[in-house]
Amino acid sequence: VTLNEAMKDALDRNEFRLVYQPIVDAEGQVVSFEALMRWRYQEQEISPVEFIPLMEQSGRIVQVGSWVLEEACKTLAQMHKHSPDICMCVNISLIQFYDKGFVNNVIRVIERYDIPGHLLHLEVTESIFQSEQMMINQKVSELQQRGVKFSVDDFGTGYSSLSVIQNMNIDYIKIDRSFIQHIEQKGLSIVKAMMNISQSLNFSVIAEGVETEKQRQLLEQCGIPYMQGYYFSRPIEREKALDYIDYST
Ligand code: G
Ligand code: G
Ligand code: MN
Ligand code: NA
Repeated sequence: VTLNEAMKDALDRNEFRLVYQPIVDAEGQVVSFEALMRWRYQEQEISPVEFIPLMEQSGRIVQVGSWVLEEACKTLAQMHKHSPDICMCVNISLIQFYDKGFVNNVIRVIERYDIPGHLLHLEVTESIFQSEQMMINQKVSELQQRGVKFSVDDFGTGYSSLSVIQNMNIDYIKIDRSFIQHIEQKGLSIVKAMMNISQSLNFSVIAEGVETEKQRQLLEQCGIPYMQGYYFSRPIEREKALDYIDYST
């Protein structure tokens, strides 16, 4: 069986689950979690790096992405009871935006779980702003009117010109971990430049892939308000993420 075939019933067989990676503020407090998909197939964990592109090619990402959103919002609703300001970040593929039902689906889910829109952050990549700008901007702004926030994931690795970046109507950029990895060398000036751009364009900033205390310190010196990475925590199972909230409040 190919992965593509195995994927067909994976949802029905409950082989997918979400894990959650904390995002912390400057004081080290958890302010948010990023939901990340995992697939356990025949006793093996298959990486999203492998299966997400296949799902995008087959269009299956629309149905599976909708499951991801529902599952992440279910967890968020539970966290919200103990910790009313905690946010949930969900990765969204460009293909999901092409689906006619996307905006209504998101709105229905936040209404069903009674979640204030601003607690849901949708992560998209720069590439979504490169074609069909009218359609994308329309959908982004419809959701923003409901309070939903948008983050640009892997920022700096795409091909966006500064003019595209200037026209992106988004709330956060997530500086790609490749820049954080090199922050003790050339990365530092790039991170500072991204911080300057985001201040003038009114985005907030999350640094991804923080692995060491030294990196954390340098990012703090740059004034980066939010950080995520193995230094703080790896992605953790749902139950652990819920415990985290219980203990910290
Ligand atoms: O957590 P991990 O390193 O395994 O994630 C690998 C990649 O898969 C990341 O780029 C991440 O954004 C992507 N990914 C993980 N979960 C989802 C998901 O639910 N939807 C989409 N579109 N991408 C995801
Ligand atoms: O593209 P996206 O940012 O969604 O990818 C998130 C991926 O990065 C997840 O698979 C997650 O497991 C991984 N990740 C998170 N923190 C770190 C880190 O500190 N170092 C490395 N190498 N990967 C990380
Ligand atoms: Mn992400
Ligand atoms: Na990223």
